[in-house]
Amino acid sequence: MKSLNIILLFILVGTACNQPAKKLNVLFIISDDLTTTAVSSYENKASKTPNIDKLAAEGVRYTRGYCQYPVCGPSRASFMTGYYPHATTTFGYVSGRENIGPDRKTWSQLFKDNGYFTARVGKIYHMGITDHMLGRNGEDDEASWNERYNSIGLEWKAPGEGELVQGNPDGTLPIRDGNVMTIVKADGDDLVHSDGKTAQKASELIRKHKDEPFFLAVGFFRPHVPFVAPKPYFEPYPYNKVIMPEKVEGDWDDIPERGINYVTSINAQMNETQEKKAVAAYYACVAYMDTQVGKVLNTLKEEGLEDNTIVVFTADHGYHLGEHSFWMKVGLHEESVRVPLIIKVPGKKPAVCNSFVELLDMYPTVAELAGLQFSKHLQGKSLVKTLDNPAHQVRDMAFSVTQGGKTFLLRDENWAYIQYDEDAASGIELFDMKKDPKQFTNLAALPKYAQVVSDFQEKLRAKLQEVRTNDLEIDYNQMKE
Ligand SMILES: [Ca+2]
Repeated sequence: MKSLNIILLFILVGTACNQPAKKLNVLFIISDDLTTTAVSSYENKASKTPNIDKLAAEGVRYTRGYCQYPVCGPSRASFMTGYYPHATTTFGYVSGRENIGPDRKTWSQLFKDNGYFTARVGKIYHMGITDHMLGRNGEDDEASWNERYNSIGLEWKAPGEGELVQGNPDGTLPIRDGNVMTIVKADGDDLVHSDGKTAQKASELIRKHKDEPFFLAVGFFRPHVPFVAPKPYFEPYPYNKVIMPEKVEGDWDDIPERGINYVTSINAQMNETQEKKAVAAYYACVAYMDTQVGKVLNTLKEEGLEDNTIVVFTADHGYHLGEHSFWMKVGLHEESVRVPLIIKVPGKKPAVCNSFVELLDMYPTVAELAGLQFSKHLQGKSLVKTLDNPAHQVRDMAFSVTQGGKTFLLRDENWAYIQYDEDAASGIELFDMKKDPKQFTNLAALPKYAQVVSDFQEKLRAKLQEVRTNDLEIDYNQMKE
């Protein structure tokens, strides 16, 4: 009888242990145009991001995360659908839905179709500045969400102290709209602006839906231009204390014409004071956004949801803050393509992972963590192994494209290889990232590196062939193994 009791006890304990664990929530937070060089837990100590840093200290911080296209629209379409821009032919400002068709599920849609409450607050798919000021959905995908909320921002029209630092050489022009570096040290508090409202709505949704599994996507608009934030955020960043990136004589001489970024200190007619003001204002906007991140994470903690919520923080692409006298994004140089990426998973130890990872890896990673079956055709790779073993290498290189898919980056441990056109007709850049991390010396034309260039050309051909394989008949993941 005693032994029967013991057996029964084992069965009971076993059953209790096999109870399905409470479903993991997903809190996905994305900043717009945030480069790693403005996040203090990455390399910049001038810009302070205590809330992102706290998350980084509690989660896994990926030091080599790369976007798939350094422009809002196509980058977001890629990671939300789970396909490379070349696979979905999405190089523009679209959600990617038309490209993947009605049957394939986006990242959040997979959760929605598995009984999760899914909501978007702010900018997840592309949303232009005007959409944002008018509270429009932009290039959103309705099927991805149960609910969606737009946080209206006054942007460059916000009352305060305004200044235009781009295309204003005499400093006499008033601030203006558009995708330009306009600064507004705004009157009022955090809630005057979109990101403050986004944090508030996100917190409200967390509290409302805490008893059901949720996938909440929170898209902050800062530090995207215009550089608008409440005035106090500018105070820690006096522009005259800003140290600009090193400038090298003749830096542009070995960069192909198409490699000169679309916004530069030359074509934007920025003097050194204006350059410093742009960097200081960017940092102020990062600080404002960071504070909003803190509010959302704090709500998660207050509601006791930290133990069953996966938190992902990233940005859609990087940003130039005067490196090579370049500004903003679009190009494939390091500061424009590299992104902060932090994943915090309940029960996993904090770590730093140096493997190359791509934004489209987020979808399969989070789906796997939640125990959801996802399409084998997704082109990202799960990062789950890196959460237990941060030394695990997921990829040996990262791949990104720009200029309508006609310019390519392969970035590995030693090299950054940039090729303009599939036949390289418009040039090549090759940088030794160990010796020349700031990318000052293009080695592509030197005979000594001919073999390295030729190897990369072959790798690029193979990579393009691979990413274009998006046929439902082919089991893509099996093909790669
Ligand atoms: Ca962006």
